[in-house]
Amino acid sequence: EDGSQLWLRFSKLGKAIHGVDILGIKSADPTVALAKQELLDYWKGAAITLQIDVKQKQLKDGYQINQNEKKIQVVASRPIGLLYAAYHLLRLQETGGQLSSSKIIEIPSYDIRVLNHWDNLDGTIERGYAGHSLWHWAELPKKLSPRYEQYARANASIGINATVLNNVNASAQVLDAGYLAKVKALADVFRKYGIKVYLSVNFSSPKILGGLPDSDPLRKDVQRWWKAKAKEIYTLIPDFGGFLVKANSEGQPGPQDYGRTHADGANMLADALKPYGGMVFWRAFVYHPTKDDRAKQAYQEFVPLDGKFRDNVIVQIKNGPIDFQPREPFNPLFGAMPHTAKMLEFQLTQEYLGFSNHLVYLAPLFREVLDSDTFAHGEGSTIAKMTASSGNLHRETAIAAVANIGQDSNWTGHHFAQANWYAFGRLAWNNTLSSAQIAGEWIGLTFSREEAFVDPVKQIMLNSREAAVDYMMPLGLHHLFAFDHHYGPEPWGDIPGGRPDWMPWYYHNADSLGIGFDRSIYGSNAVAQYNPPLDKRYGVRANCPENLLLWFHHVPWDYRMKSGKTLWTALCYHYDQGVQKVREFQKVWDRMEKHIDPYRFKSVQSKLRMQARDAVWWKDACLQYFQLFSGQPIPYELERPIHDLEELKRIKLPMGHHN
Ligand code: BDP
Repeated sequence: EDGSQLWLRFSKLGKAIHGVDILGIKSADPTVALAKQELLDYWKGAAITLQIDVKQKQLKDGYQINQNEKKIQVVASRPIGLLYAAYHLLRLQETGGQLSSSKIIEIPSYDIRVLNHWDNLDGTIERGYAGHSLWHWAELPKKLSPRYEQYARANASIGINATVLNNVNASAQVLDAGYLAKVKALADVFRKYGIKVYLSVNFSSPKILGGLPDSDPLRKDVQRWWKAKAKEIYTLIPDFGGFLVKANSEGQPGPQDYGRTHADGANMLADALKPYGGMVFWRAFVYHPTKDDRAKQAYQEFVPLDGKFRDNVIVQIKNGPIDFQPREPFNPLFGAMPHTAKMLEFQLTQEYLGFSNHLVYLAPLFREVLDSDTFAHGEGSTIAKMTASSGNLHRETAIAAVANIGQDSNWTGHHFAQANWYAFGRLAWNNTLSSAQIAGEWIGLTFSREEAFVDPVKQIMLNSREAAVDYMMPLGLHHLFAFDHHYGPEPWGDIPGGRPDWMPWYYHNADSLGIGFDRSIYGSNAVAQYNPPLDKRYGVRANCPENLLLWFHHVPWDYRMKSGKTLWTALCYHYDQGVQKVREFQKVWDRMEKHIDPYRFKSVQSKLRMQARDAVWWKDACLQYFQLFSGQPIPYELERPIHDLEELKRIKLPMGHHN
């Protein structure tokens, strides 16, 4: 047992129990054949008919399952719907779910459900903690690792239908003919699983690869270069998905290098892809080292461009306005730009959440974001609704997550990080599912269906995100992590002459009076980017949700929290609680030994030990550092620090990333 089978542990039948008939399709479609094979191999229930009905357009990627006494009929409008239905049936079978007597209709919340790999062409992965890249570029296109197909199957089983193969900090090389042949080989493997391939592109590719003097999007020769490139790609890969672009951000080239806007850049690429039905995902993760609050910059940059993007452009927006912190308020762009298609970007790889060492189940974070009300069209304009209908623009809708997958035998480094990949797929398919339901499914499929295991482990998962917030950055604190690698705490971090917006002090502003970033009208006024009544809810200290208090306000140490505790005391309690929660996870996990295989049991056990040590490290570092400003004791009833601040300041992990 090494975890490599993920949530796909169906036991193979020696011989199919019942037949699987196919109706409505003449030729043997590879996706339909696959759906049939999965059912013949693993389905233990009643006989099944798979049927394509092209008139049922509303089903798109979805399916309908009808059941009577002895027969199950599955209808989809396209082959992929049948494959998804097959996985639905197998999931029910394996989790002990009942097929409801009448019918099931499933239609995905988003058209494009996409993983973003931050994989470099040299095999390393930016912010990857599960080994090297899955893609063996040197061996491609000739040699195909069996994991390519396993990867595609795992994705299809949860409804993921798109993958961006390479890092957003993109090498232009990926577009040269040699690499495109490799990309084609992967696309050919993924196709029957309904997965389209996309690429991150470097905006300077015409200059770097094509030898043009520059890459100005308004130049005719630049436009011609991209058109020819699109043609070359689609000749090889007729169902190529499109481009993902990080432009004018953290040193990446972009249209602003030539005085053009993000819309000019995105539209030029969109025009090149349009004849083939390709999409552009243009990222809004854009900020510069200016005097103004970093949290405001994407909004300032993009809102003036509302309505200026082509209809095959979707602006891809990180869930929060800074950068995948343990907790952020939602990105205000989701409540703005009514004439622009917008999509969410989550991060599965735990860049800011303990890498693949900490057990942090992210579905509660995803739910919190999806359920956030933007008030764009009055109450109830949740991000789930705003992104799934793309503001009723009748455009394609999409949702993305930065992958946490690598070459490790268990794919994600931590056995429980598989749950984040799983949860993203399930929520991209159905953005109303609860964190608990997804956790229950995943535990049943991955480990065991015994109640004595499922219930306690589900509790660990459901509490794990809040535990991490507590021991890392409670009450709206953010960006306290160490420079460059982002693993441990470094609230004292300062590099003389370094970019202020990459320094923790820029965000926590701790001084003798208090702590926090004043984003109210008295401060940066970032609150004004939120629709009423949120501007006042966040902007007035007494109304502000306490879990975001220090995101929006600089608050005196003696401020009274709702609990009656002072801010300083409350902060100490949160850090302490974070540690206590991890200790509790350890206790619960140790009791689970008899329920599962020793390999995964031990692996998770040792990672929990590391997490407990790290939690103490975070707590001791942050509390002792902030204590220099608060001048108050850590409440005597709480655990005492076991590290010296000076000792913690000396911890260094290897460098190698930019911020
Ligand atoms: C930051 C990462 C950096 C990424 C960047 C991005 O630290 O490695 O390149 O986001 O999303 O979180 O472009």
